[in-house]
Amino acid sequence: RFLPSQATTLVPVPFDRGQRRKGVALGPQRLLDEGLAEQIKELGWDVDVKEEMKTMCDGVEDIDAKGGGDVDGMRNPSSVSSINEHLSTLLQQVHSSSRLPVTIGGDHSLAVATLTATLTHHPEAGILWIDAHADINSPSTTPSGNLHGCPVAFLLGLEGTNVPPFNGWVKPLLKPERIAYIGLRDLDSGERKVLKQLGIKCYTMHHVDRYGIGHVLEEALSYLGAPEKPIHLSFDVDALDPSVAPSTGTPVRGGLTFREGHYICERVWETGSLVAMDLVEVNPDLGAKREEDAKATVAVGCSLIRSALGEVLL
Ligand code: 6HN
Ligand code: MN
Ligand code: MN
Ligand code: MN
Repeated sequence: RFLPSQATTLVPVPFDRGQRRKGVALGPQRLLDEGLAEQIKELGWDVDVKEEMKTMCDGVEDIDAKGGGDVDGMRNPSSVSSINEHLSTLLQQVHSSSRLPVTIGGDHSLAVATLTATLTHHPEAGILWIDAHADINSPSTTPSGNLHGCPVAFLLGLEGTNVPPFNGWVKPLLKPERIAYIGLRDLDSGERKVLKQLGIKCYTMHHVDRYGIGHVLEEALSYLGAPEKPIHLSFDVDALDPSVAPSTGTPVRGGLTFREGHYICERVWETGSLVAMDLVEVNPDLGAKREEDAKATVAVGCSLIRSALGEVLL
């Protein structure tokens, strides 16, 4: 419905400074090495891969040399802001060429850019945020200083987010009623407060258990106005149970099953409303049985993306 043809651009972003664990920058290359582009071609898509974020991510140390470390309660704000500013420009070009951008992280701080690009190009878009976490801390509420826990607050323009360097370019493009969460199970107290205050639509794991993923997702999609309105799917692999996606930086027990995660992607595809997708927080260096866990997590990342691009549905 919103895409004139089946054309997608994969945007790998090997960025890790929105959090403190090494390895998440290796995620995107692992998904590409797994054959993700070829797999999507096989589904009938025209696929291209925009690699230009790589060089910039290689230079993050230089960027943070001027404004990295801990600044005003945030960790490495300079690189997080400037990588996002560039990524947002690149993604807007993808939207302008009527292709579907799939951003492959990297950590979830990249959503500052992906949401900015989507909401600039599709102001009516609803955000479907699949995550164990709400990522709605502001620099004043964050207990960790890690900016991957903050992107939603920046897009909403919450108190405490009007800070440099972000206030030089990030705009409050998101309205609280245009986001719905599924999979939540680890919230900070400041996040609980703001979610309640703003009346943001949250389906926690409790709701998934009680009503089932089918019912929860129908409610979330109709709340966001699909299929009349476009949908941006931001999928943090830590939404899945750690037994399914063990290689991630902030795993939380009691997550979505393999099928629940894929069902979400399949159903979003079926609406015809998908205009952008993020797949973030795959960290191949983590997991108790490192290589085995990494393989499983990378494979799940690829299959979630394929599901959102129409695999399986006949
Ligand atoms: N993610 N709420 C915690 C924090 O540090 O703000 C965890 C954030 C996790 C972020 O998984 O994308
Ligand atoms: Mn678009
Ligand atoms: Mn997240
Ligand atoms: Mn998360």
